Amino acid sequence: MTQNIRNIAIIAHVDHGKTTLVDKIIHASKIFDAHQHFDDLILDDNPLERERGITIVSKNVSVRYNGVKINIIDTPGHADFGGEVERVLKLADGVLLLVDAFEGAMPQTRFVLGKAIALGLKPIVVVNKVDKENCRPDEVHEQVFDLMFNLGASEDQLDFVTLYGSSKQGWMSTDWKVKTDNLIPLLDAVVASIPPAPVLEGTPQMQITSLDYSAFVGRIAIGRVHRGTLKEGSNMSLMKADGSIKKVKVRELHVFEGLGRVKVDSVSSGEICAVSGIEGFDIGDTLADADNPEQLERISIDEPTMNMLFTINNSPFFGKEGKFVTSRHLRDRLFKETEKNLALRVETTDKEDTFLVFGRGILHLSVLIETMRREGYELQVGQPQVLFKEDENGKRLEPIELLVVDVPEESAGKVIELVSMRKGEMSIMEPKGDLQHLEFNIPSRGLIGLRNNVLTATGGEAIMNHRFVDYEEHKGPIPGRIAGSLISLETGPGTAYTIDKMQDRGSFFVDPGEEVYAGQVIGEHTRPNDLTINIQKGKKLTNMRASGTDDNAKIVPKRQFSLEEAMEYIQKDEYLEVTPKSVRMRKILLDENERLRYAKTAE
Ligand SMILES: Nc1nc2c(ncn2[C@@H]2O[C@H](COP(=O)(O)OP(=O)(O)OP(=O)(O)O)[C@@H](O)[C@H]2O)c(=O)[nH]1
Ligand SMILES: [Mg+2]
Repeated sequence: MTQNIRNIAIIAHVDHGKTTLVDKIIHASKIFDAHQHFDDLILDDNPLERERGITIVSKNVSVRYNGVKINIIDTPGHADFGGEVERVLKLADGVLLLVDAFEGAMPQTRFVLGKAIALGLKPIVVVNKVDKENCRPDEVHEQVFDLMFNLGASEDQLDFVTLYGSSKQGWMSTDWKVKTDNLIPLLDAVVASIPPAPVLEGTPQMQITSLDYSAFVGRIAIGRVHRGTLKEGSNMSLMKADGSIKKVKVRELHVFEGLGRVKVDSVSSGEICAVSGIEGFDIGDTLADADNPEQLERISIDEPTMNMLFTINNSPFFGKEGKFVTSRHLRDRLFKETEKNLALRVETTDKEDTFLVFGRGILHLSVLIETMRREGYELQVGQPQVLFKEDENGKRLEPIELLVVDVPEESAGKVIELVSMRKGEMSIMEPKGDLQHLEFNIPSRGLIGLRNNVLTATGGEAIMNHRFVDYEEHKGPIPGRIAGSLISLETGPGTAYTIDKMQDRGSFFVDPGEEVYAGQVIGEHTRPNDLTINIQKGKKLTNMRASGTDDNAKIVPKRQFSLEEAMEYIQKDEYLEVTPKSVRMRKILLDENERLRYAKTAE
């Protein structure tokens, strides 16, 4: 028996237009009252998603078209959130693979398509952004076909429908030269070529693939009913990773409808739903029959690739800007995060105010740090560390990534040089439109801080993407940041007079008049060694009228860092201090004499 449900996940490399397309589908399906106004990208609804213009967590929506219910799962395209995509693919019978008509298949396209192919999902290819100048839809289409073939797609999968169009302009067509004014060709293709969700008879089974929170009902389990029917108020078994089985009761059931949810009495095989009232579940657990429970194969969750030390803020400025500052606050917040942030792991250390937080990359960890500072936390983090492994002979292995750089031809040489310095090996160099397309294999270690250098060397023109490939033998030392730090000797606001005098020593991260403390990193030295300087001395009086005076006019504006840039910038003996108002870099040892003593014993 079949039913009129289609479950599709929309997958792509970052920024290829997934969320824009889902938004347009929702708009087109008239689920809003005519008088209501909605902004663009209604789906990327949390503040960090909006500011960064990226999707961080996947979302479920649904539309009805010609009597068919289409459940759509919008997924994040950034590699750090790849584990999330892998998981939600379990909800789908088909995928919409979006590919930018200029960029073509990128590292994350390969990764997510590979997962979809392996799960046997039927693809529809959407060559998107054909409104862009210089786009090459035919080439990209051919490239995607080759990619799918190389990924071992079946005959049926290779027999995919391709649509061309523009998410942004809200149209799709079977021919990119023939523009339409709607998404109907896409919706028709979904109904025709994605298999209907099969209905499996028997005792109920549902695997929990994601979760949600509600202030009223607590944690909500989301998943697809694999077999049988789930009923409101029924008793069920919750089957855990360790083989234990808990008795639970389904309090309420919801299915997805438009952008929201609708309460129902029962949900049958093939449909995606949200279940409340289940205590103590984890992602991957199976909700099964009360008397004859049968478990579904567990979902494996991607291992972390990186860790960072998180500790309380103990800088001289601690407690001035945040509400939550104690080790108890930090501990509770971090462990709470692990309940919903699956790829994240938190370990305690021998110090009660210090934790090791394991994640999938810089962005994964920075999103957590940024969220915490907005909630009012103060904390400090250490230099991100890539995780090594050992093979069976005790040889040290390290993660290797595929790095793709598209760059104007005249800057290609500089990029190759920078990447080679960090043990990157070039595997492909070919023209792509008027850009050079470069591919490298590079240790993850080498990527930390690389983006900033590449952007500086190419005047911001390079487009860089990377994705974990495998563990390989350790490649030996990689030079870190070449420049040392400028460190403040004293506490207090720096004067325009001294900062001006010291402009030849390096570039500053603070402006005149800004409060700094002894041991704070206030700039980058022009030389490799650290230099401790006094920026508070001299002509204090002129500082009173600092801004707008001649003194100030000569001073280069301070160098600004984003949170991620700062995380990649700090050295082993430095911390990043994060509060709701400030991000400061500092030496772990604030006192210069202590640093000198430590350096001696380390020699
Ligand atoms: N020119 C053009 N731009 C588009 C099109 N579709 C999306 N964009 C733009 O591309 C950017 C990224 O769009 P999103 O829809 O957020 O991309 P996404 O795939 O959801 O990105 P992630 O969720 O972060 O992986 C936005 O600036 C969009 O306005 C299109 O068809 N043409
Ligand atoms: Mg998105």
